[in-house]
Amino acid sequence: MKINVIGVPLNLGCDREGVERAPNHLRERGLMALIRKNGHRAFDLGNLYVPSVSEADKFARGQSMKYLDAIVEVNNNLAELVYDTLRGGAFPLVIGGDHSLGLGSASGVGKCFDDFGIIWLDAHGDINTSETSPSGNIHGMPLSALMGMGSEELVNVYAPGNKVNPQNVFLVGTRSLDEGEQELIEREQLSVYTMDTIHLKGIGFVAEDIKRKLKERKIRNVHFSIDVDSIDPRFAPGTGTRVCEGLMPDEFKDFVEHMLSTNLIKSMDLVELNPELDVNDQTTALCLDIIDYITSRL
Ligand code: HAR
Ligand code: MN
Ligand code: MN
Ligand code: MN
Repeated sequence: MKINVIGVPLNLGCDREGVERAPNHLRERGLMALIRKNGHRAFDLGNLYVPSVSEADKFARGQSMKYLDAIVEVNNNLAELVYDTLRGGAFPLVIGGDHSLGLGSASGVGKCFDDFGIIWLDAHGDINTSETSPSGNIHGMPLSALMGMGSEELVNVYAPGNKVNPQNVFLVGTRSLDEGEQELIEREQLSVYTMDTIHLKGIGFVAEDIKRKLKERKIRNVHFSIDVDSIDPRFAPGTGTRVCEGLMPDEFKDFVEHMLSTNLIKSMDLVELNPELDVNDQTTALCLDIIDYITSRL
């Protein structure tokens, strides 16, 4: 398979430094060779340009979303690169950076395929809007915008006519939701597989349930967005918003294996690795192991 690796050194969505270093950090530790070892033609498209900002840009024009203009620009460019990659028959592997980039990558997928779904593997929901966000950090908002909810600046990124149907969105590993996010889940009847559900029924059950729903709904294209904070912080401490009681690495891999076995996954993100917060580089090592695991199954 042809795999295009796209680095997105973006930290404006989490408003914390370190996460922007992840793409180069992974490259320096052998990212591309690892993908090639698994038999792929891998191309490193480099890092997307991220505008430099000042404190004044944080809440420009008095709005509550931090660094909105720069994040919109990066996401428009990312969406186009993902779209072009898919049109060229290649697989986009997007390396963050913070999770606000999910808005761009999934928008590129949405423009390419009219029927698409999103699997969001994350401790968080990332379905806040500018109104419900407690932080103003856009990395907590991309998935609502992808469904067409929230501020029009985010909803209008790249392909506003190609939103994802909320029925085709699957949240997995969830264990930290804000009040407004819980309301949105109830209102839209989203499929959410919390850690409580995973503990109760097992990750295998969750995976089978998602596969059944994808089949029922005849979804043929899925964007898989992976936030490393889905994994328990004992194994993945190098991330900015750790939440305990996360997935064990084996559960994580089991889930990834199930999803890849559908052959419906058309693109992926790996986000929120922060090498500055890591302990002995163990989260970086785990991310490389995950990429090895994924690309050996693509
Ligand atoms: N829900 C909180 C907020 O909106 C925290 C979001 C943290 N998000 C991520 N991505 N790390 O999942 O601010
Ligand atoms: Mn996230
Ligand atoms: Mn998260
Ligand atoms: Mn557990």
